[in-house]
Amino acid sequence: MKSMTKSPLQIARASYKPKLPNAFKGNVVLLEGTSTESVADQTEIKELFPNTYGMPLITFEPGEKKLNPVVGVGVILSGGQAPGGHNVISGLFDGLKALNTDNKLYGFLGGPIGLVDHQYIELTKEVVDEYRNTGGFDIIGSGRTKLEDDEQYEKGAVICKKLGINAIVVIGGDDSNTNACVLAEYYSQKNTGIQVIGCPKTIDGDLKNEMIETSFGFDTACKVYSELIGNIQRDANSAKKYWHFIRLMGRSASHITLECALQSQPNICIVSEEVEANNMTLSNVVENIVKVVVHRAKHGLNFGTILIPEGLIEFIPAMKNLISELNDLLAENDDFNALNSDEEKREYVKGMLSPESCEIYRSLPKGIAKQLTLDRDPHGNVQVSLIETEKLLIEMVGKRLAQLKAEKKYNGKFSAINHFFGYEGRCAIPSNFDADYTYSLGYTASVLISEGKTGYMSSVRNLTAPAAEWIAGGVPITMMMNMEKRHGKMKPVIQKALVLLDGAPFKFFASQRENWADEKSSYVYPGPVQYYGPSEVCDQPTRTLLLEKGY
Ligand code: FBP
Repeated sequence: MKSMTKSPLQIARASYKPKLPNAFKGNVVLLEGTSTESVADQTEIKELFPNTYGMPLITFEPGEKKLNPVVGVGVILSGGQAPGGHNVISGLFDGLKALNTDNKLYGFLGGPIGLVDHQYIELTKEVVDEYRNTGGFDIIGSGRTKLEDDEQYEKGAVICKKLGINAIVVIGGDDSNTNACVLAEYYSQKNTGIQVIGCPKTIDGDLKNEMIETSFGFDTACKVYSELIGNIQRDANSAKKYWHFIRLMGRSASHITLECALQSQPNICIVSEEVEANNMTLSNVVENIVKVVVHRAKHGLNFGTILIPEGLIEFIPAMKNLISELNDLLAENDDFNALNSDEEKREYVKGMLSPESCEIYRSLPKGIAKQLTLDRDPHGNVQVSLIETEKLLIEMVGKRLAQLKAEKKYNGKFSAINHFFGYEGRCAIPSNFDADYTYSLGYTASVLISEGKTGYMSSVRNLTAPAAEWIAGGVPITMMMNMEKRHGKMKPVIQKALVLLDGAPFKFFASQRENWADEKSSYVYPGPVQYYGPSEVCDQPTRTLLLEKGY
C-alpha cells in the first residue's frame, strides 16, 4: 500500500472555502461608532493607556474601491492551542493579499518569544496553503512567554523595522491580549509606527463580552469532548458497571464543562462558579455526588457520568485561600526550590501556612498536595490542568459510600474510572463554525491594519446567523479592561468571563439537571464533528451561544 502523509479527510478538508461576512465580498468601508469606556476602573485605565483609551467601536460594510498602501505584518500565536488558529492566519494572509498583492506576512516562531529573539519565517502562499482548515498551531508554533518589559518591546521594534513590519497580530487569550494592548500603547507612545491587533483565541471560552460573542476553538473543542462523553455514556449504559469521573479543561471558567453537559446530558455536572457562589466545601461537593450515586443505586443503576471543570479546586473558598497562600509563599522562593525531596517540601509548606490552610493541606492526599505546589505558569496561574481533581473526588466519594454502607444506608457497588479531556480537543480539525469564524477574524484583522488601527481586537458578531450576516469590525482592547491584583500588585487586565449563574445556558442546565441525575436519565450521544451534510447538522454553533442569543 502507498504510504499516506495525509488522511482522505485532510485532503478533502483542504479545499473547504471558509465563509465570510458579506462586508468582505468586495471593497470595504469602515464605520466608527461613539467613543468607548473600560468595563471598570475608568480613571486608572485611561491614565495607563493615554493613546489607546476611549477609541470608538468599528464595523465594516461593503464600500468603494480605494488604494491600499503596502504593509508588512507579523503574526504571533500565543498560549494554548485552539482549533482554527491556522485559519486566522490564512484569513489574514488572503485579506492582506486582496488589499495589495505586495503585502507581506511574517510568522514569529514559538509564540511571543519569537518577536523578542527575532525568530521568524515569511508566510508565503505555499506555506499557508499547507495549513488551511487544519487544527493545531504548528505552522509557526506557540508559547506562553509574557511580553511585559520595555527591553522586549524594543527588541521587537528592531526586527519589525528590519523586516518592514507595520503591524503585529497577536492571536491569544485574555492574558496575551492584555499584553497586546500594553504593547500597542507602548509603540504608540514611542511613535514607532507599529500597530498591534489582537484576536480572541481560547478553547476555555472565557474571553467574551458584549462585542466578542465567543473565543475561537471553544466550538470545536466542546464538540470533540461531547462526542467522547457521549461514547462513554453509551458504554456506561451498555456495561452498567462504572461511574465515569470526567474532568474537562477550561482553566478557571466552567464554560466547556457546561457546554458539554448541554450537549450530552450527563448524570452530574459540577459548575465551579456555583460552588463558589454557594460557599461550598469539598465535603459539600462530595455529598452532592454521593446523593445521586445512592439514589441511582436504589434503582439498580450502579453507573453514571459526572463532569468536573478543571478549575473546580480554585473555586472552593477554603481551597482558594490555600492556593493563594501557596502562590505568595512559592513566588520566587529559593529556599523551597532548593529542597530536594517531596517530604522536605511538604514539611516546609506546612510550617509556613496559616493554621486553617495547613489543616486543609494536611487533609489532602499527598499526590494532590504536591500538585498544588508545582510551578506556576508565566502569568502566575496555578497549572490547574496538572491537578487531578477527578481522582480526589473518586477517593472521597468512595470513602463516604463505604461509611454509608457500614451504616446500612447504601447497598450499591461503586466502581469508578477517571478521565481528563483537554489535549484531545485543542488541536482538532476545526468545525465549520470555527473554520469560518477564524478565517473571518483574520480577514478582519487585515482590514483593521490597512485602516491604520492599533490597540483593537478583531471582532466578528451576530454569530448565530448565517456567516454572510456576521458583523465584522474592531473593539478597543482597553474597553475590556479593569484593574486586578496580580503577584500582589494592581494591574490592568482584560476581565475574564466566568459562567454567569443568571445567564441562559446555566439556567437551562439548572432546570434540567434533576431529570438527568435520576433513574430516568436521558443521555445524548452527539457523535463526531460533522463537516459535510445538512446545515442543521454541520453549521450549528454551540448550545451556549444559542441559549445566550435567546434560541
Ligand atoms: P489558553 O488560555 O492559553 O488558551 O489555554 C487554554 C488551556 O488549554 C487551558 O484549558 C488549560 O488549563 C491550559 O491551557 C493548559 O496549559 P498547557 O498547554 O500549558 O498545558
